[in-house]
Amino acid sequence: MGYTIAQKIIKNHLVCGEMQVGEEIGLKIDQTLTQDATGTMAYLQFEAMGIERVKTELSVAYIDHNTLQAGFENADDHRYIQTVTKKHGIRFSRPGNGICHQVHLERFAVPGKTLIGSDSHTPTAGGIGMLAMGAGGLDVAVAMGGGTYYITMPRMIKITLNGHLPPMVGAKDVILAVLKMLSVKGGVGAIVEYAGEGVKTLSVPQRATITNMGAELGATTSIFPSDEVTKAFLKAENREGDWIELFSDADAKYDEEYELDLSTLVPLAACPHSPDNVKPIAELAGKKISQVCIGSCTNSSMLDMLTVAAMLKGKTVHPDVSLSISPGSKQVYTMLAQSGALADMIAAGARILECACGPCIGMGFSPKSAGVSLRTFNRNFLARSGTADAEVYLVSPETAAASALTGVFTDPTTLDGVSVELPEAFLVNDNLVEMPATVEEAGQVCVERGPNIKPIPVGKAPEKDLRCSLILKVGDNITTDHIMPAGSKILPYRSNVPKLSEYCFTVCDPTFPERAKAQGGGVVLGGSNYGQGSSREHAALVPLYLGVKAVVAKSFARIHVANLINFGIVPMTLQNPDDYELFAQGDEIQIEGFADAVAGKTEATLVNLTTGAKAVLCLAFSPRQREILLAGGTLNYTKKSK
Ligand code: MIC
Ligand code: SF4
Repeated sequence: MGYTIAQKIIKNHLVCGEMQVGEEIGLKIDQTLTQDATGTMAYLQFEAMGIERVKTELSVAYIDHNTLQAGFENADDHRYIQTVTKKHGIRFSRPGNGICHQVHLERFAVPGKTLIGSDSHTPTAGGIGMLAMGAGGLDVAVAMGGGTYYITMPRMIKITLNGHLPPMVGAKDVILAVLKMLSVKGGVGAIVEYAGEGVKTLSVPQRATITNMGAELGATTSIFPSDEVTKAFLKAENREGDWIELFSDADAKYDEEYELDLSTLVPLAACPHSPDNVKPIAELAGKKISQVCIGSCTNSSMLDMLTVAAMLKGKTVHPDVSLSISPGSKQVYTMLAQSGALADMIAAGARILECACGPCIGMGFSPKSAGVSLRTFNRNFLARSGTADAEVYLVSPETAAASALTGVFTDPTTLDGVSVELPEAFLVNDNLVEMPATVEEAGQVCVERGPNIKPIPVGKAPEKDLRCSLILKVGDNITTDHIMPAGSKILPYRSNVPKLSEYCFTVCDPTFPERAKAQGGGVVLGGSNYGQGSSREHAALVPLYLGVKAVVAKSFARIHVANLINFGIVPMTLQNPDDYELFAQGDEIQIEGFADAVAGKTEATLVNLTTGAKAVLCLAFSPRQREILLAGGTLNYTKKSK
């Protein structure tokens, strides 16, 4: 039997386990990336492991998230990352060089190789045919040290693309159509592969827009073949030597198959507050808007930017609209400036931001009260923009630019089309990527730590019998932005867990941090797809600090469940999802023989001591995961096994 693209890469990197769907497998990781909001923690953990030099083929640390320096904290963390990476053999992409995923795609991603990144949108590199996955910082630290990366062998989904996109319909509309079809849970436990004639019509950055938002499907990753288009992109980046051809075998077997005719697609928007709440722009046309933000790792390539510039050229942004544009990388930004396209944007009234995540992670540019914001980003979770009552819609750059000019939702296909040509060669200059010290020089590098860096909480072994309060009950699709919000005020504390804990779950319940502290923690009950969204391990670390011992849910998102285990919080699912109704926030609960269940049982009984109700919990762990949980998390486990 033949292999899919992802199966081929997995096979080539398999360290342990069987390639059977649902089985735990271990992979060798060729490359890693970190960004600054998760990187500080990842490098602190790397240091705690006591490994002198990274063992990967390539590891890069990017500075792109915490770029608003309203106090010393972010600048201190950047300096820490710059010095710690220099010492341990990691390249450092300086602030100003761009968003990790955009830069990695341009300069480092290689078809056929494996990449993990401490950021959930790492699958962006799937656009070039790389097996790229988001992971918690601790897993990235382990991989940097040459350790194996463990995942559950995913099922394979094939999406065949036919035809070609109509004018003014973008790659963003493709992935929004897929999200509408499959939902934010549709990719859980799966890898999404794209195939068909339509693939040839999409450039690598367009493919990367699609694989980027595969994260919103909950997928382990998404991947495109590596073909002549990939080769041309690598050539334009002066990296033709990195190209290999990579297709699925003709007799490869997929678990699910879908078809999408690109020529039938129309401009779409993901409506508040979920990326799968998708409607045609035509249905929203005429609705007033107050803000437009163009950029993020989803839509900040040269193609996106040139399209926007061409649409804005000679026009003026509507007076009721504030338009921000953040190009994705220094390469894009410089080329925009050289081509004159940047001048067209500025002249039209766009507020040009630095090439970084910016408004996407709430680093400034929060909308006005009850504002309507159109963003070319990938997430519109409640309050992520920094304005709790804002309505955020996710759209293509074409829709964003058209609407910025009119002040209302505007279907770009109703306007005159623009056609832009990508240059044959990109401007290659890696002067903002600092090389690490040599092995000989590394000893002299002094790692600088600011006062914002506080000790990492460490988990404990599970109690023999668990008896505590159900400290919080939340609904379906709880994101890590609910658990541990980001934004300009909170992000500077990513290396200061005690301070961060003041914001934990406050989007759902402002009293949570205080209650958790007063009661010494407890258990959290969630609905389905608990922990979807970002890879931030702070969504496990901070609840750990507040005393959360276990999370019971109908189902979990992949990266979050791995993070919970890494920090010794026991994730368990309800065997019967309807039992969710048997428990209320504040109920006293008990699991007799909790530690024994974690050690070797697949089921445990959760008793509601307040009402007498009972529910069966499933503990679906691999032997390795059980050992980690029994040790109170990966750091303890690693120390023990040394
Ligand atoms: C995000 O888009 O939510 C982030 C910020 O990039 C996160 C990482 C983080 O929280 O630092 C992600 O996607 O993993
Ligand atoms: Fe940055 Fe936004 Fe991309 Fe996350 S989704 S990496 S915050 S641009």
